[in-house]
Amino acid sequence: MANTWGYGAMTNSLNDIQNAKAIIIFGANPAVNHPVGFRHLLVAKERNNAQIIVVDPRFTRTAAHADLYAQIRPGTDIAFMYGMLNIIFKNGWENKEFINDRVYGMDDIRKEAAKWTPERVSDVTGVSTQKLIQITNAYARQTPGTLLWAMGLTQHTIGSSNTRIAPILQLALGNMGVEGGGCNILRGHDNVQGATDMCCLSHTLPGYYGLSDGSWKYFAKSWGVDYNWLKGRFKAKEWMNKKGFTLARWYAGVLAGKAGEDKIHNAGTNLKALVVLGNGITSIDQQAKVKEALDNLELIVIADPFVNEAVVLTDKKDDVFLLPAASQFETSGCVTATNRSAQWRSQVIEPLYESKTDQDLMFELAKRLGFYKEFTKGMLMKENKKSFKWPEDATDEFARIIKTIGFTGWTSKRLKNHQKNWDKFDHVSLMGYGPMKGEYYGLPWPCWTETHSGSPVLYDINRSVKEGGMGFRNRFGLMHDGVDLLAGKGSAPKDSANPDGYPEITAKNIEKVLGITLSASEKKRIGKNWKVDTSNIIAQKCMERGMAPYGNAKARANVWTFPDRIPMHREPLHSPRQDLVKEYPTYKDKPNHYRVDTRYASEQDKEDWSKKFPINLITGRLVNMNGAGVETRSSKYLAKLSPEMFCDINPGLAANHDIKNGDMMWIHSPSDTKIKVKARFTYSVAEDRVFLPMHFAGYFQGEDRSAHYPKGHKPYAVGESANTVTNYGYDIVTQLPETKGGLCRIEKA
Ligand SMILES: Nc1nc2c(c(=O)[nH]1)N[C@H]1C(S)=C(S)[C@@H](COP(=O)(O)OP(=O)(O)OC[C@H]3O[C@@H](n4cnc5c(=O)[nH]c(N)nc54)[C@H](O)[C@@H]3O)O[C@H]1N2
Ligand SMILES: Nc1nc2c(c(=O)[nH]1)N[C@H]1C(S)=C(S)[C@@H](COP(=O)(O)OP(=O)(O)OC[C@H]3O[C@@H](n4cnc5c(=O)[nH]c(N)nc54)[C@H](O)[C@@H]3O)O[C@H]1N2
Ligand SMILES: [Mo]
Repeated sequence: MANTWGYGAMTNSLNDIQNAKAIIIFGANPAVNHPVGFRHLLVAKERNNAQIIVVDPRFTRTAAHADLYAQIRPGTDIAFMYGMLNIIFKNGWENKEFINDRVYGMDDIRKEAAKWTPERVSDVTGVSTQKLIQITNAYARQTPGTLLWAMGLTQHTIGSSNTRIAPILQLALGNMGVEGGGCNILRGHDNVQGATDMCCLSHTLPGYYGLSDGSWKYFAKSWGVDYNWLKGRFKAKEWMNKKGFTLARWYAGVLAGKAGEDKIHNAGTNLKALVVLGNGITSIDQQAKVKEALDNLELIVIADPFVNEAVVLTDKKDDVFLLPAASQFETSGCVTATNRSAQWRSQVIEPLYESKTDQDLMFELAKRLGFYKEFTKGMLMKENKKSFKWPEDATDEFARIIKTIGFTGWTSKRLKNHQKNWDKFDHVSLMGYGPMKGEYYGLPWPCWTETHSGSPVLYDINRSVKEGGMGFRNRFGLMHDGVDLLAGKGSAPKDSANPDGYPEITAKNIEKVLGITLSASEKKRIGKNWKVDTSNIIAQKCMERGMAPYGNAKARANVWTFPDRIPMHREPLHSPRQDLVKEYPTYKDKPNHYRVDTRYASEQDKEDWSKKFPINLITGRLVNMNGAGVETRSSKYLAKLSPEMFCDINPGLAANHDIKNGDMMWIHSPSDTKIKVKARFTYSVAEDRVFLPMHFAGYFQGEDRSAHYPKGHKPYAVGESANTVTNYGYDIVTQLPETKGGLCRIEKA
């Protein structure tokens, strides 16, 4: 089971933030979670006088550096951004030329924005009209402006809509495809961008190729394995093209069939075994269900350098295996940074004791399951080799196969060369000099050919395609509802042979769209379209003509294939504002959402949750702790900085419950679960909300489970997991849990 929580890739880079004249941050706390990258924001503030604007339900350490701060109610960012758009359109501050040439559907946004007057936004978000106007003024009138977001936007039932309204705001201002602008989506784990690109996900093949017969056949051919053999690995062919379970809801796959549990659609069987590589388990929402699921599994196998606290949470005694995984210092290979650029890493030491690297564990598993040959054959295909060299041949395999995001240039040879010469790149533009001239550091994707520069700023038409320029991708046809989806006249990247919008390139249209004639041999070798063209003729010809293989189209503000065509504010499932639930209800229940029937309306309407659970529950991170926390709580010095699980609470709220600073308190959730934690007084949270750090485990609903750690392995700090009380609720598109928008009740312990 792998793990990619965020979604969206950074369009620019942390370094490029130094070019920004305004910075707005929604639901991210980079001073704590990206403290090294945060330096670039401070440089922009110092050098360009860029105002930093923070929108967060808590006054964070990032907010402490901000010029303007809005204390928003959790889950209301769509209302806030429509409020900004309302003011922008009313004053004519939008970039009309950009919208006309490069955006589809902005009129629908304009209509919805007209409804979001400052007064209405203020009522929904809890931010004053003056503050909204002040922030919009400061942000919209200073371009380029960059927009940052992270988990505060994604961990909601409407998270996917949040991640659309933010780019729409940027599109309206013409802030996309420019230095100092863009959506700088701060990613999470080391190499989480790489994990997403490689598809540690259940709904795509590597490189975001869809689950379709065509993609499977392309991969079968590229891996050198028989398509029918691949098909035979599934219970029936239909399951090949169905999404799997997600990390958020594997527990439902185990518990299905029990009274009150959500139904599943999984070829007639429950999940019986769990294999974990690199997830903490206690970081997953609904810990009481997760515990029950762990207890009911037939087999648990966890590969981890630490004692994964899943084994502390479960009461299962037999058939639980902990495999010692090596850390990243004990292996080597290519990882992807938050700005889509690659980094080559070298091994520092051999794996210690009997530990094994993740790839060796997977190779051994493939051997035992009888498909090692098929599993590794892709690495032998390029030069018909007899044996492979790890990790070089793995990198060269995906460079050869994945066209969708432009991995062709990411050969192990080039990436190693970047590692060797990493001092020869400019820190802001990322452009190399001396021997690295003509390449951006890490070859940020798309890197279309073996000599392409990489693309430091996505969708930038001010530079030529050869130097990383491109328009928006043409992915959804040429027309929709009678409107042209291709980019407008004259809006092709610099030096393009075709100055206007153009479709994605196929073998059929290449001669016409590029204005070239292919030789007979080229015609024979060329792939059907740019996504499956392993001959790379399409990409090469495109480079010669200054054109992007994926076309030059309009960005979609209206996504007609989504549950909400334009982003719509919907109240969280457990909302403190029941009056607004009627006006902005959630979705209908969603059957078969990644194989699990998922409750929306039926959960929201079950009762007036705010009566029993009147307080907003926010969760997030601490600078000295990481993720589920076992790694950092196992460090004596890091643990000392936050030795106990706590709850940030406003003294005013605490006083109403007779809770004093340092007292123990109970937090109860709508799922009938509870945790016991220490109260920590702070004014960073308002009186209607509390904050819990997500990094603790080892206690469960008041019970100390320390005895479950194998001898000598108890971390220096243990405590309740916030995820025991985070509320039921999942994003309508991605199924990310609503871990940042829930309710709770508190009481003195
Ligand atoms: N020190 C440290 N650094 C880390 C990590 C770590 O565990 N420790 N984890 C890494 C990972 S995996 C990730 S994904 C990133 C996450 O990085 P961030 O997203 O910055 O992390 P969080 O603290 O979870 O959440 C950010 C902010 O969202 C706010 N928030 C909550 N609800 C809402 C809302 O509805 N609207 C708005 N506007 N804001 C809201 C919270 O108050 C919080 O301050 O950090 C990475 N960096
Ligand atoms: N309430 C709440 N819950 C959240 C969040 C939140 O904001 N609030 N944030 C969510 C987010 S964004 C994320 S990313 C998750 C993070 O939560 P997890 O994904 O659980 O994050 P980590 O603690 O980093 O867990 C990684 C595990 O991998 C192990 N590990 C480290 N290196 C290696 C390696 O090389 N190989 C192997 N096999 N294992 C290794 C570690 O020891 C650890 O046990 O939590 C999510 N849960
Ligand atoms: Mo994350």
